[in-house]
Order: sequence, then C-alpha cells, then structure tokens
Amino acid sequence: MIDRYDASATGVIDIGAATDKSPSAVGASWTKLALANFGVAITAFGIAATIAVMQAMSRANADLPFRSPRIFYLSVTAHGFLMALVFTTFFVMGLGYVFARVSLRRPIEGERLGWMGFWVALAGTLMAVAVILAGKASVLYTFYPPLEAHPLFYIGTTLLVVGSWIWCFVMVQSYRAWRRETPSKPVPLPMHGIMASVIVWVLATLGVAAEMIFLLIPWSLGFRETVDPVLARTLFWWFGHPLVYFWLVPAYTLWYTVLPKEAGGKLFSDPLARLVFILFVLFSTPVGLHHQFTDPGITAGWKLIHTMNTYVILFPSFITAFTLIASLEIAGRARGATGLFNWVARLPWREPFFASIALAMLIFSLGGIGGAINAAYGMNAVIHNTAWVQGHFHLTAGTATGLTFMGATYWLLPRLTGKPLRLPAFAAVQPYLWFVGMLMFSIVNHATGLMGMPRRVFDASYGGHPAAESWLAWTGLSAIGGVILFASAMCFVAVVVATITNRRGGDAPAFAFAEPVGGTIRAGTILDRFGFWTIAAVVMIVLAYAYPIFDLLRMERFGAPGLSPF
Ligand code: CU1
Repeated sequence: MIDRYDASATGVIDIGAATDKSPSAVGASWTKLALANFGVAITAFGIAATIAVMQAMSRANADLPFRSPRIFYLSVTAHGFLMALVFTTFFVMGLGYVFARVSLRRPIEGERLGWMGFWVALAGTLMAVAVILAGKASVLYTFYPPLEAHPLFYIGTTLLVVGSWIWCFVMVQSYRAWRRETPSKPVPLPMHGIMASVIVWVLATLGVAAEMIFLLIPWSLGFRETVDPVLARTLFWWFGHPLVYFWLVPAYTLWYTVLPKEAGGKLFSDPLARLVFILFVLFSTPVGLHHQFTDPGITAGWKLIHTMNTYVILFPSFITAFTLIASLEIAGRARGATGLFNWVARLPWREPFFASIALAMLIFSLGGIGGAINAAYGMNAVIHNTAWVQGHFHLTAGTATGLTFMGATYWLLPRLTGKPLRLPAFAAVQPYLWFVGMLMFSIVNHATGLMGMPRRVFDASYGGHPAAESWLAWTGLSAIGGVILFASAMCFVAVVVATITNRRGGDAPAFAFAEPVGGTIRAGTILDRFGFWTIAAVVMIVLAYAYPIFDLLRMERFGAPGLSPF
C-alpha cells in the first residue's frame, strides 16, 4: 500500500506557476477570500473573549456594574454562539481555502461561489448576533427548546450553516477538479484533512438543519403552538458532537502537516494520519446520545451503543498523540538532541506557532481524560450539568481548537499578506498566558463541578445557600484564570491588528508542509477514497439514529409551549 515518498505530494509547496517568478501568494484573489473569512473569525473571537471575562467575574460573584440575570444569560449566549459557531466556522472556511489552494496547487474551483458562501454566512451571523444583543435570544448556544428565541436567531444560524455548505461545495469541486487532473497521486495530506472536515460537517449539519426547518423555525414563527424538546435535543446532538470534530479535524490537519515542519522534523507516518481522519469521518456523528444520558424517551441500550462509539472515537486521538510525539522527537533529534528525553527541550518553544500547538496538544490530553469520564454513563451522572462540563470543553474546544487556531494565525498571516508578525514579544508570550489562564480556569471548574456547582447559573452563591460556600472560595481563582485568558486573547488580537495594519510588506515565507517518514499512500487505495467512506459514514448514522428517532416519533408526544424568561 505504501508507495515510495513522492516529494511533490506533501513536500514544500511553491504555489507560483512554473513560469511565474514570484512564489508569493500575496495579493492573489483567493488570499482575499481566505483573509475575509479569517477576519470575521478573529473579530468574533475578540468580542467573545471580552464578553467572557465578565462572565468569569460574575460567576465569582464579583460586583460588576450592570450585573443581572438578563445580562448574564445574554452574554453566555453571545459568548457561546460567537466562539463555537462563528469563530470556528469562519476560521475553518478560511483554512480550507488556503489548504485547498496551496496543497492542490491549482486555482480554487468556484472562488466566486466561495464569496457567496462568505456573505450568506456573514449575513446570517449578523442577524443572529443582532437579536442576541437585543436580548431576544438568550437561549444559550445549544438553544434547547422550549426556551424560545426570536425567529431571526434560528434563521440567522441556519444561514450561517447554509453559507458553510457553499464552502463545502467549493471544497469538493476543487478536490474533484484536482482529481481529474491528477489521477496518479493520492490527495495531498492537508486536503485529505479538509475533505474529512467537509464530510463530517455535511453529515452533522443535516441534524441541525432538520431541527431548524421542521421544528424551531415554524414554531418560533407561530405556525405551531408547541415543540417536542426531546426530538429537538436529539437532532441538536446529532449535530452538536460532530461539531467539535469539525473544528478538531482542521486543527489536527495543522498538527500533522505543519507542526512537524515548523519544529524542524518530519511527519512520523502519513498513512496513520489519513487513517485518523477517516476514523473521524466514520465515528464523529453516531455518538450524540452521550449528551442525552439523562433525557427520557431514549432507551438505555441506544445510549450504550453511542457510548461505545464514543470510546472508539478516542482511538484516533491516541494515534495522534503517538504519531505527533514521534514526529516531534524526530524534530528534537534533528536539532541535535541525543538523550532519552532532552529532545523536548530542543524544540522551538519560543516560536508562537510551535508553542501554541504544543501547549494545545498538552491541554488536549487532559481534556481527553475528562472526556472519557463524561462518556461513561455512571460517572456522567456525577458531573452532569455541573461546572465540570464548562471546564471540560474549555480544554478541548477552547484550547485544543482555540489555541491551535491562534497559533495557525501566526503561521498564516505572514504567508497571506507578506507582512512579518508585529509585536513578536506579545505573540511569544500569548500561548503561555493562555496555557496558565486555562489551567487555572478549567481545573477550578472541574473541582467545583465535583463539589456540585452547577453550570450556567447566574448566582453561584445560590442566594447564600451553605452548600455553595465550599465552591465559592475557589471561583475567585477561576476568575483570575479568566482575566489571564483575556490578557492572552488581547495579545493575540493586538498582534493580528498590528500586523495587518503594517504598511511595510516583505517577502512572504513559502507554505511548506511536513514530509512524511516512510512514504505516502498510493492513489486510489482505500484511505484515498472519500466516496466510499462517506457512504460508510451514512450507514453508521442510519444504524445509530434511525431507530431512536423513529421511536421518538411514534411515541405519544407532548409538545411544550415556548418560554422566554426575559
Ligand atoms: Cu459529545
């Protein structure tokens, strides 16, 4: 299966045409499309990070001006929506354009369509954000009914997804065009990762689209009096779990293809990386019931099946830990390390890209252990709906993904704009601030969660209840963590703003990807066949969801009327 290494498949990419003297991407039309997507992502991130610091203080019962339940739930919704849906989706779309263009070395197929997707997604985002800020959609990012938002929240969110579907279409078209032109090569690894993300996303969003179109939009428009909360939650988590893989697979793609290169080493195994992405395609979606362990109406047997699938999806992350540590050891030894462990110290810890990703990986290992606990039916009951949960996803989503995307920005910006990073000291210290702040924030949240502190509650003192005293001593520490995270986020935003507003441009560094040790796969072999794996993934979803949803539909159903507390 393994072919001899083909340097052109994954090696250094010179994106200029053979006759074009300039290898630089600067000024090309596709870079504008990518930068527009990154721009929306980073703006959303900056706003959401600013909102978050107030929440962390509020949870510590700090006396903030304007502190009220209404503002608290409005801000939790805005933070979750901007971080989980806007920052991530736009960032992944931007990254997709970059990886498609530079790894396939051909124009993006449907750049104009890509712009259309961008505008549709942006219009939807602005619509949803406007009603959130107006206080008409304080339904949190999970928008569980019967909590009811203004219809424009649901319509806006749907448009964001529709915009991302257009991006998916452009990615698939670009891939297919490349395939026609280059039948003898396996798809380059960066594009392999993007295609896996596309497949995960299309299959996942079918769930949320069904929830929006059949349940939430008609109900919020008043065409229907009531809504079925369990069915809505089931469709949400069909989407909600693979959503995290839609962020994580592109993050992993950066870890596999760029990190070893930037560390000065090689990718330990190209086929293993491809296998990991295929496993994500197969197992990302049929796991959603692990978010519904306490929901009635779904039998324990089906929850168990989704639990087992959840443990399968841990496996590609173990492979990733193994492959990437091996890749970094190769880098450390290439940098002159000879001892058993001193290769760790040889790695470029002062480089912002490397430090971001390495620290993100470190924190992800903690998040993974927590995830295994969450997925276990019995242990889940202990931490269900407690502060533990927010502690968990700030390690995984907030750091494994968030910090990776920040680090990726340091790598992308000079290559897309031709401008060297400004404020390099800020960029160097930012990942460490994030690391320290996140550990303080998340460890405290895990601990207070075990003490019983609920998540998503405005008044963490529970009106002065004695049970709350045990955790109130700790929440101050998580608030300090929140302030450090905010400082880190602002360092990141400052570097981005200073870099893009810099008038002086230089030579853009080349987009270079890691070479694999051993070789890559042969074109058209099993790991190179996305159509086959998409069909297999659909079969998995049907097996995992057809009966539970059929069961919910055939039961006697009691709809709930809408509820807006504010
Ligand atoms: Cu999940």
